[in-house]
Amino acid sequence: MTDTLSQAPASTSARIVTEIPGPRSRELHERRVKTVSAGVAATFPIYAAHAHDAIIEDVDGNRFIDFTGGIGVMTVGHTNDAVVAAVADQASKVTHTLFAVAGYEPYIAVCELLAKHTPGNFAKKSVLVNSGAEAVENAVKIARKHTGRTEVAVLHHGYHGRTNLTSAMNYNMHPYGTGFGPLAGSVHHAPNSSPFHDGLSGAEAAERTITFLEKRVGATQIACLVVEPIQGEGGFIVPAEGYLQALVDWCHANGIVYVSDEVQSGMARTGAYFASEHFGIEPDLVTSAKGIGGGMPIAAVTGRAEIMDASHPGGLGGTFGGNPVSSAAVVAVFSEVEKRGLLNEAKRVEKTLKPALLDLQKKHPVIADVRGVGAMLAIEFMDPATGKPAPEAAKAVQTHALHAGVLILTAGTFGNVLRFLPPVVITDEQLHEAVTVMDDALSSL
Ligand code: PLZ
Repeated sequence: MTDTLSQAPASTSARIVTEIPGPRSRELHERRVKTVSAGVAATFPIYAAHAHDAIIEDVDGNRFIDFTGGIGVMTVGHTNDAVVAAVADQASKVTHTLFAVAGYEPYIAVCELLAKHTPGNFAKKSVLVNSGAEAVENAVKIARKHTGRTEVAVLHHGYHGRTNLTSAMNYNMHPYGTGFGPLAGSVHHAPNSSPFHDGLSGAEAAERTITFLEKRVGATQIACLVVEPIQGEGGFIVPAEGYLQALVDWCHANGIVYVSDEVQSGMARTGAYFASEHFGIEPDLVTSAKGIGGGMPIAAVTGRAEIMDASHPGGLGGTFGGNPVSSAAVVAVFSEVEKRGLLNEAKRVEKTLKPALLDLQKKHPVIADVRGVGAMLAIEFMDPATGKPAPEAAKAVQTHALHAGVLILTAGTFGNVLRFLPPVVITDEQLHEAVTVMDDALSSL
């Protein structure tokens, strides 16, 4: 029997059998450039044929250890058996009705699970949508309706999506906003907390954020403050202790809805269901997407029932929001996290990978910082001579790793961060193999 990927052992290694990209990937790329918009990025020149657990096999038979997890989506592993079975089962029953036209149980089951597992011991409700950006848009809509206020506050180095409103909420104008304006107004960018970069305590950073918002916007004008508990695209920035709690307290003292954007950090990624838990905060609203669907497109806004009910009937929704097949996948993902102890698996990834990254840092001074929580870890590159960001080092390691069979994403406002978002079912052997590849890459810089 040939070793198809789903039958291969979990500890399958990287395996490069052609030049990269191989001939079939090159063929697909030629077809792609003729019909796919140039606006869609192509980070890696390979095309996927199969994937299982932490391995992606391309159309040329090359196998890659996947540190990207589809940008934090495949937390429970590629083609997770339980998710695949739930999708097949639901697809044979009902694939679509539009929940507002004729309801179905999986939508309600997802809202129950989100109410149970998002932080905060209070009555919660949800609305289901299709993407992280759509979830953030809806959180803002709901907060505006609830407060009767217009202004939206976000933090430097944040990322919230590619729609018109969420593009305005991103820190980096390029590539998300350049030439696409006018972008939505009433969005205010305040300084964040990034201990490695600013050296501020949580209290000092919170004072800086709050002073900016009070002086520049006015607390009584702000409908919501939207914050990623650990900033994702911004470079896995973990805020200083006490920072997020101080922001939540300030929001509550001023009638501002605190929205935790957990699209990237949520759903077992950090060893908790939602990263907000690590900081002891109870957000008013939580956005989730990516990891909750185990590869199926679905997203949600979940939060305090009285805020979630602010909208009049018909104010929220959309044709595909909370699609039955995607909802069935979410139910399977929650059950997998519980049954297979995946919160602990995320902690294991940190326990294995973080010390290995710290060892790399000792050997290679271009690594200025190692940070993150659970299976959301990153290394930041700075030129040791100038102390300036070194995106070329991050890029060089990424390229070397690709050719050795490891897929790694960059991140950070300056592109000088490598981030690791593997499926939490990645094995220790695969983690060590990938670190060896990075070590080789750094030695050859
Ligand atoms: N909020 C915190 O991380 C998506 C973007 C990939 P969507 N991040 C990956 C890319 O290049 O488009 C993200 C996020 C946070 C919102 C979003 C947006 O989620 O599902 O991509 O719309």
